[in-house]
Amino acid sequence: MAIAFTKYHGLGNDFVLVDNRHQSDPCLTPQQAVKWCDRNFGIGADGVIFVLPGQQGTDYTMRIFNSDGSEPEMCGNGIRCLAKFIAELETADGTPAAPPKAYTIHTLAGTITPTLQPDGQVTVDMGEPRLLASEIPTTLVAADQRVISQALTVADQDWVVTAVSMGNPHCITFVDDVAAIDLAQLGPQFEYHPVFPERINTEFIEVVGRDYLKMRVWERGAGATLACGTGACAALVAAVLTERSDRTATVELPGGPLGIEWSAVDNRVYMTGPATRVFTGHMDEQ
Ligand code: ZDP
Repeated sequence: MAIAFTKYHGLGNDFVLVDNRHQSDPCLTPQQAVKWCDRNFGIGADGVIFVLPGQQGTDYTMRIFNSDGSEPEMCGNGIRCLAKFIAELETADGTPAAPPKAYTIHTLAGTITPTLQPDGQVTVDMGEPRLLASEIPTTLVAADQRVISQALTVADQDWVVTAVSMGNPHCITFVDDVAAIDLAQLGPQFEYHPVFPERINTEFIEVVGRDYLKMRVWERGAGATLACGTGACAALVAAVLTERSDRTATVELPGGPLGIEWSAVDNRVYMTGPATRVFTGHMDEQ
């Protein structure tokens, strides 16, 4: 039986969205998701995202499989796409709501709240960053349990890294020139480094100004992507912790810019960016 899907992207970080509201388990296996994500043998995407019924009082649940079939806790660009997709599904059901419309979404990283803005952008309350080494998780330890500007050797080079969890794990390194980084060579060596037992998303950041960061990312389970929402949030948190940036900044990714704020009032991170529908289709189950 063919399964309906809608393809979206957030700054070129692309996802296949599936309406899974009728049952609480994803209608695809991780192995099927790998095939759907394949850019030659499938639809092509960085991940497959399922809209499931809400849990614990939330409106909906999000689950995602990376293009390698692993399941991350959270996905920042993906949840913006999910909010737009839900608005479309609700409109088709005859219950449209005018923006600003907020949804509470249950994820493996807790409840995340995206809000549709009148201009079509989506702002997401990403929750509080988690900084303890045990929460990342990583075996790298600092005196106060946080991993801020710690030495780490990867690919026979000495790096200084900061680790932040946005529900999913991130390792941030500040560099002079992001364009000079050999992502394909370095990325996998960070991703599978033994100090990160759950593997790691890796962000290389060039500080252009106190309100402007440039980022390139190697994602756990997906490789080099054009954007990573949770990664942009983690990068801003790391830049603030290391006194490189203000609490509000633009993070420029290969696919375009995201607006990120780490609120001094509630300690939560707010991300604003686009989510774009590309096409709909039906996939033969394989
Ligand atoms: O944590 C992981 O395994 C990531 N690959 C999940 C996807 C993160 C994402 N790029 C984002 O925008 O946060 C979708």
